[in-house]
Parts: sequence; structure tokens; C-alpha cells
Amino acid sequence: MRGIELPAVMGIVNVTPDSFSDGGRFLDAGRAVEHGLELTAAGAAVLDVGGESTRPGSQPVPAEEQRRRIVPVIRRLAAEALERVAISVDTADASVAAEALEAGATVVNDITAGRDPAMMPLVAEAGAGYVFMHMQGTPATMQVDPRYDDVVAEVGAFLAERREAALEAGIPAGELMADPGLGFGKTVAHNLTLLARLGDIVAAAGVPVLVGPSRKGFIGVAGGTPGAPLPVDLREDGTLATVVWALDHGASMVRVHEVAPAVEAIRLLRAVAAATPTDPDPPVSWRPPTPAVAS
Ligand code: PMM
Repeated sequence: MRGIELPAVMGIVNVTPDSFSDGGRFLDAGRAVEHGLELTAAGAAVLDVGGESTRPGSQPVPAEEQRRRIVPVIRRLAAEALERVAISVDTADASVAAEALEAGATVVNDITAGRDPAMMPLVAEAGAGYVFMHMQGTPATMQVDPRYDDVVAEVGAFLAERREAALEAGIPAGELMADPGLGFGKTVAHNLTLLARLGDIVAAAGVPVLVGPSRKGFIGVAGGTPGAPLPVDLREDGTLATVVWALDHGASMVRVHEVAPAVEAIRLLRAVAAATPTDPDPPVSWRPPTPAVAS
């Protein structure tokens, strides 16, 4: 995506009454803008503004209501912060995306990867960036009984197919970002497998990969103790652990509620990478121990 140095952090601005972790906190446009500016100051490269909760069991929000919630927020954020941050619109509806792009958004984050047939042509025509995500089913039913024969192969093949569709629609490769869709029609084991084999997803996607683990259920389960998953408000440390893992295994962008820790993680990973020796004849202490010689 033009002008965004990777890896980077996407900060979440949910203008919804019912998102699973921050629903209702930023429904007021003024508070949403204030929150977006805080996330910008914390180092977000992108602000993802959404007006529709996609938590498991949620119903679609009509386009008109999405527009009413997010367009004023995007317009004000664009006026106040567009030199410092890119704005993406989190919607699967092309008519909502069109108004958001007019209001100043430059990226569309589409959790359905183009189920609305008007979406990819719109993004191509606008010259916008495009995040396309894998989801099995719809938010209303996706967590009922998600099943895959091979989650990595299936998500990877889907992302490769959607990348080709986006290119065919006229969106340049440099504007594309793929997302395996953690928590969208996936069990805890599916989410952990996707993270464990993120390198395979990156290879299959063929474009930079975005990962959105923030505060999701699998973090509560994997980070808690058996039978006692962590509640949403105690998933920040687990989110950061997952962010570090994802960045170290090929993710180019992370989508999070708390921006500052993820920005710090990127700085630290960069510093460690810079300190990694490339000397072909490193000092003795860098060499692996000599195997014991059998007598
Ligand atoms: N997760 C949510 C919403 N939008 N978009 C992308 N690309 N990837 C995600 O993982 C993702 C998303 C749900 O989380 P929220 O309700 O906290 O925003």
C-alpha cells in the first residue's frame, strides 16, 4: 500500500454499539475521532474505521446505518490526521466503501474478500488499497461448527484465488494485503495452526499479510488455564505475544486495539534483527557447540 512502510500497525476504531471488546465506547463521533487521534499519536500507520460489529452471532448492519456511523468520523480524521496516518474503512459493502473513500479513506478492509461484486472494481477505480480476508460462513453462524480438512491449505488457496481476482479487477499487487481471518469461522486449534504455519500462508498469499489477533477468543483460551479462559479485558498481554509471533513469522501488518505495545514490538524486532550477525565466520560464541565425538 502506497506510502506505508512495513511492517506496520493498524489501529482499530470501532464506531459500533456491540463490538465484542469495545462496543459502545466510541459510538459517539467525537469520541471515535479522539480515539483515532490517540492511536495515531501512538504510532498507528493505518486507522481502521468500522461501523458494523462482526463478532460471532452478529447480524449485518444496513449500509445506511454504517454510513451514518463512520462517514463523519472518517471525514474528521482525514481533515486532522491524513498527513500522519492512512484511513481504512472496515466494510464488506461497496456502497459504504464508496462514501468512505470520498470522505478521505484510502484503504478498504473487506472481511468477505469481495462477496459484494461491486467491491473490487470500486477499489480499482479509486486507486485504493485493499485488504481481503478469509472467513468461513458469515458472522451470524461462523462459529457454530467450523470445519476444514486442512485449514492452512484451504485458507492459503482461498487467499491466492482472491489475490488473482483482485489483480484481474485491476487492483495493482502493491495495493493488496491478505488476511487469514483469525476468529472468522475457526476453532481455537484452527487459529493456532494458522499462526504456527503463518509462513505457509504468507507464501500462498503472494502479497503482504495482515493478522488481526487482538483480544480474540483463542487468546483467552490458549493464554488462560484449562476451563478458565481469560476474559476480554485480560487478553492484552496474550495479544502482544501473538503480535510478536506473527511479526517474527512473516506478518507485514497487525490489526490491534492497543497500538503502542505493537509499535514497540516492531522497534524491538527491528533492533534484534539489526544485531543478528551476518558474519560468515562469526566469533566462537556464535557457533553451535561441536557435537561430542563418539569413542
Ligand atoms: N477482525 C475484526 C474486524 N475486522 N478485519 C481484518 N482484516 N482482520 C481481522 O482479523 C478483523 C477485521 C473483529 O475484531 P473487532 O471487533 O475487535 O474489530
